[in-house]
Amino acid sequence: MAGAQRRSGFAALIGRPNVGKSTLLNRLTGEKLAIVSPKPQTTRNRILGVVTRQQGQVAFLDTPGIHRARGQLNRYMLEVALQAAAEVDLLVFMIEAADALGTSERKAPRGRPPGRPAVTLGNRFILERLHQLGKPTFLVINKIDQIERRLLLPLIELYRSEFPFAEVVPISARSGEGVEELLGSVLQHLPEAEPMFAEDMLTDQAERQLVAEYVREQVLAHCREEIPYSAAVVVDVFDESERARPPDTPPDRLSGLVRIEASIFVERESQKAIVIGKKGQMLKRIGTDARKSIERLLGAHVYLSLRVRVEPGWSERPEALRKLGYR
Ligand SMILES: Nc1nc2c(ncn2[C@@H]2O[C@H](COP(=O)(O)OP(=O)(O)OP(=O)(O)O)[C@@H](O)[C@H]2O)c(=O)[nH]1
Ligand SMILES: [Mg+2]
Repeated sequence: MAGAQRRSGFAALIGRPNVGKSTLLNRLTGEKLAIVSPKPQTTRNRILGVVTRQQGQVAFLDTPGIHRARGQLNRYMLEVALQAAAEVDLLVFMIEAADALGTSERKAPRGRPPGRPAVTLGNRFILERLHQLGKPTFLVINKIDQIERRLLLPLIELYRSEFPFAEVVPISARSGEGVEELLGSVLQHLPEAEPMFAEDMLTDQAERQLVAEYVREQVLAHCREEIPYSAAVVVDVFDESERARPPDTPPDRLSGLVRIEASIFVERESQKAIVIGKKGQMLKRIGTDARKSIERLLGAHVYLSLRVRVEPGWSERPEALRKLGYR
């Protein structure tokens, strides 16, 4: 590009669980790179999403939500998030508008009237750690579709009075409102540099990894209580021998076949019974829904075979974590 120098660099999406970091990553890249669920603690690994524009390139890192870490898996997730924060050029700290205002339907505020903004303890803990890194830090207030707009200004003022943010950007990751503005501001705060990745590169995740995550997404969607936190998915077989895609196949048309076998690991026999369900109904629903999103990803018909296996107490055992892809 002639004229203005291009900018490029890394930006980490950091925040409490469930604030919408992965939804934002997907919105920014226009692809389903990270799974999303209404349950907290969905993301477990760092997920790269590269966004390239004429003005430059941002390599976003989606991270696990930061929460009080109990257990080995949670400790691993906390480390992933803090490590990402330490490596990037710019921090995007994200909060949920209704949560900060105490108007969330899910969580009643403690000790304050609804509508009065607060920096909750969890957010303060994260911000203090981010502040120590001394990097340009954005505050992104997400889910503004859920609040009355007049409540936004006092919220912004409160946060600005407590921390020196480079920018404050209200968005709705779900509707896309404010997201291009956020991207533009992030680019302006990155160093002048040529793009780091090829312009058509989106992520460093292999298809196999995405497939495992898409299956886990459906486990999260269909199973309740402790199952989401106790499930991990590994792809055992990914057979592309019949994947041929003739030239001129329209992008929305499936062609060829990919055979996939995957294992859903849980921690106890009782959990295995739940994931399989009566007469295998639950596992069937998980498989049907996962197959649809995998077919969209691969552009091919998919034969998906799932099995459920017990890896006793895997979320507490370092060697089991490594085996299941958390390393
Ligand atoms: N109304 C509304 N809901 C949103 C918005 N962004 C995300 N959500 C929802 O919030 C929930 C959590 O979204 P995620 O993207 O999984 O949140 P996360 O921060 O990545 O969560 P963890 O991976 O657990 O840290 C999902 O149900 C999303 O659909 C938004 O802008 N508005
Ligand atoms: Mg996430």
